[in-house]
Amino acid sequence: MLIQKSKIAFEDAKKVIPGGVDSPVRAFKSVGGTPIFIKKAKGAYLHDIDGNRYIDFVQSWGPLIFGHCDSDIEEAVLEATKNGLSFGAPTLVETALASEITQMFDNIDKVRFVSSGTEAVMSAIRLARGFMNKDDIIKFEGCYHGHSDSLLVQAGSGAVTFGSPSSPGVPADLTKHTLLAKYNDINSVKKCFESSKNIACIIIEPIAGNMGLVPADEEFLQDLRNLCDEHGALLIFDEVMSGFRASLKGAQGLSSVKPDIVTFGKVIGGGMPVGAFGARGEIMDRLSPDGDIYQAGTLSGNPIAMSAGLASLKKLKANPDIYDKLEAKAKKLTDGFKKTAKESGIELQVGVRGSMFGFFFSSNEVKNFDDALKCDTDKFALFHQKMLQNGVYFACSQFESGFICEPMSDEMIDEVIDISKKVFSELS
Ligand code: KE4
Repeated sequence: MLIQKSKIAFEDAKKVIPGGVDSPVRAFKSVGGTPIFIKKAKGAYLHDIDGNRYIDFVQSWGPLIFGHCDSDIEEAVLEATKNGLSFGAPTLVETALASEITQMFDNIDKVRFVSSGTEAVMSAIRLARGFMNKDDIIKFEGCYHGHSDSLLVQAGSGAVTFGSPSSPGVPADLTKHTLLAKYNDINSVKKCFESSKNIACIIIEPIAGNMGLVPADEEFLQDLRNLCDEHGALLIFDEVMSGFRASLKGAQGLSSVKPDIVTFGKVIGGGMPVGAFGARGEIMDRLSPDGDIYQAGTLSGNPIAMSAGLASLKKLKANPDIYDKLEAKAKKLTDGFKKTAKESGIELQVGVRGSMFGFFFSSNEVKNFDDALKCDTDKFALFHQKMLQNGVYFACSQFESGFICEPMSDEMIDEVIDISKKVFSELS
């Protein structure tokens, strides 16, 4: 693959955009090499500015379950643009998309739309703190919930740690209200409740996708629910990534546990900037203008974005068997990788949840962030680079997930498995 134009484009971008990218992970820093600049995309394929074609397992980090330039979503967007781009006033399409979501979940009576997953989670945290009149929150090491201050927190040492900022610019006075626990480890959560009587909520990715793919154990989720009920805290499922990806009802569709607040993003925007958070009426009605907890946004509920999201959701609801089909393809891919890797003496841990998948370069099961950090990230980086050179575009970090989209055929999956055979043999 010649990527000369991307190399030049990246140098030019770095002159006017920090790091040359508008979101850090895109810079390929953890895998090395030059980020490819995309010219266009169609179906399962990306095309870069040098004329190379790649099969895309990132799909804009999850939104594009129907692939790029889906005709139904494209038509809905183009039609909506004829009526105007934004009004800053209520529109029928917002109610329509909100209704599509609330009809699906008996624990969600109302939703509010925002413009990103970060905004959805930030708003959900404020809502939980306001509703419970408590300041502390519990999050898990390895879970990512966007870049709002309270959630840009990582563990210090020890099983239970009052958060320390993971970025300059985040005041310690703020992150002291963020308690950290270990994923799939209920005792670490119990210790948080022992160390604070002021916990408003627990927030979790019920299927973690930001430390690689690490699903929470069902018993662990049930224990979280019980602890929240016992101590008077709200349970927040951050389904920005898993929502409408793991199943039609996201992680909730694969668990008996009912959260109090759910955040969404990605798929519900169909590729346009949309986030959302929802809960039962008594919680959501505390939001302004009827309630006293403030939350707002100029482009929240933007009619073009709503139209894309509505088309995406309607298409999913009309094709509920899509998840079994995409999961079968995800299993085919990851089982294929596991086999070709083993033939070259490389141990892979693989995971699938609906159209989401992950693989770790590790000989041990990955149940939490500590396990994930022990993976061979150097080998992942080489794998990523070589697959990219062979026209296969994976997430540029070991600590991300991959996605199957509807236009991906079994033949494409077989082709990628064949390429992996060659790449794994080069790696071993
Ligand atoms: P955004 O603000 O990036 O739309 O959403 C934040 C967010 C919240 N919650 C979960 C579970 C998420 O996965 C995300 C964002 N996901 C990352 C990819 N793992 C976005 C990619 C990026 O940061 O560029």
